[in-house]
Amino acid sequence: MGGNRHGRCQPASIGDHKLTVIVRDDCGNLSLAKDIPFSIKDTNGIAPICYHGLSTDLMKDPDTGEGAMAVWATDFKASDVADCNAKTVGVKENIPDNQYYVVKDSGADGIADGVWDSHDGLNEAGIPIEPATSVIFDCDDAKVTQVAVRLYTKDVLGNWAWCETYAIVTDGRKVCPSAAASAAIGGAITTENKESVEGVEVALSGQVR
Ligand SMILES: [Ca+2]
Ligand SMILES: [Ca+2]
Repeated sequence: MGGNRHGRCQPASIGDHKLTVIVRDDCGNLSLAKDIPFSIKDTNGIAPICYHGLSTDLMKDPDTGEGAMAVWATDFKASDVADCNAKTVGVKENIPDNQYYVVKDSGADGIADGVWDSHDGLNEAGIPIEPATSVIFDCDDAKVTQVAVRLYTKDVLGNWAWCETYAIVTDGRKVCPSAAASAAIGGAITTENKESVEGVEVALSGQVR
């Protein structure tokens, strides 16, 4: 097929279409029309844009007495992202805030392990099984201090994508039990007659978390 190739494309909607092709040779002879079927599908999630880390400090939960802090998925969102998932390709819509989800790194013992897997509530594709729009950091996270976080988007067609960031979780107000326990270790060493003894080494046994 030499000569000219002409094509004109209007934005096509998502779905099944056909392209009708007629070929003209250099002498002006036209071929029979040939239909080429094709479909337009949106199988692509649009990755969100994450802030490079957030930090927070735990509060004492008045109900449980535990240290905790809730953070919204959208707190990790640095800016909106648009997705070509509308009725017509080329029309973009921002992913709405209620389709942002957040997952924190956890592990078999509830402590971040640096691996993304089923312990984090993810399926084999790395998608949250029970998507949540907020996450609660707790004393286990304060032990790790820097906890990996994934911010997810889901487009209207159910395509997922994510960016990775982290949260710095501190227990500055010492609301966590382990911090309180370690702070209580100390005191004076005395003899049976209550005389102070200096230069005594004290060995602790058992697990210190
Ligand atoms: Ca999409
Ligand atoms: Ca994990």
